[in-house]
Amino acid sequence: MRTKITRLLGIEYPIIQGGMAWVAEYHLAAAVSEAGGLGIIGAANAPADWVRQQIQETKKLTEKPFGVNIMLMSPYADEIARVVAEEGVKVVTTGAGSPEKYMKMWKEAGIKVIPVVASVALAKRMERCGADAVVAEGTESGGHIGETTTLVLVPQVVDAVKIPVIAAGGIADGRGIAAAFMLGAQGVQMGTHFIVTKECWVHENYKDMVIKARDIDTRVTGRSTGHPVRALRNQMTGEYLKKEAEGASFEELEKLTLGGLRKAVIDGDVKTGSVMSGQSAGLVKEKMTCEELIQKLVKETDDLLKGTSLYE
Ligand code: TUI
Repeated sequence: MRTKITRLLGIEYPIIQGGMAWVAEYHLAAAVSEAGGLGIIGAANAPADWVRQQIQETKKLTEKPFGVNIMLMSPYADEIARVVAEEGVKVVTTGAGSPEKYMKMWKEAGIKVIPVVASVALAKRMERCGADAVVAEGTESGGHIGETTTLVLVPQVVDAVKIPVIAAGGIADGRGIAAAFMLGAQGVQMGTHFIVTKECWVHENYKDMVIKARDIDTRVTGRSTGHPVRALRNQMTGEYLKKEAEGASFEELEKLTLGGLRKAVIDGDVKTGSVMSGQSAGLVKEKMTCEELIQKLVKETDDLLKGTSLYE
């Protein structure tokens, strides 16, 4: 299953695990990398010291490449940008902004930089400033999202840039991976299915809710605030959307989500917490190890693509 992405990153399969806030800590990242994909530590809003520790713990569990996702709205983004260079992290992905100001430092440190983008314009800007690849993330994704669906975003980004494109949003099985390849992507990033893996530390209530979710069970809160976030529907999303429709202020809405992801991931409070998930939750049916998931994905994709000339 070799593509430009496996070669760029020195990995076996072109499957990247999303850098999910609170969810993607070192046990998950190391397990995905050990299984032949690219594991990613999600720095989210955590302090730089936590990220450094996570990197060091990952190195103890795997000698294979892994990455760190930097959420650029984090107050610690500048510090974390230095930590990844100091720690010799091989791959950095970024979300929720443009990483232009860190590019020179990262390139000098030999880091492969893969910004997550939700538009063609940002993909082109990222290529111009030296990105090695981009993740084109459709609105089917969980968490902070853009407007455009994966099916239309990916081929437009592929047409607009020369660097390899990784598809994300709505992909949870071999059919999704094969489809992403047909759109011109050279790899995929998946988040939601990795939430329910055995190595993922999220509370069992969170995993059970993802598994029970149907096609219509996600909601997008915060469209009015300019920070749309997709999560599984629950009491919190219900109250949020009601208040949002009534024209509530940003401050009032923020009270409903503050600390919500921690509540869901750590405490298992899936009623009032924020159970971020992509629309692909409807495709996720069982808990398994990262190794089992990646082998299943590779077999499904391979079976679909046999006879095509896609692989290098
Ligand atoms: O970043 C993500 N997904 C995330 S970040 C996150 S943490 C969070 N927690 C609570 C509330 C809000 C966030 C949870 N999920 N995906 C990558 C992504 N980046 N999606 C969309 C974007 C994006 C949006 C605007 C990238 C750039 C951008 O503007 C850049 C610019 O400067 O023009």
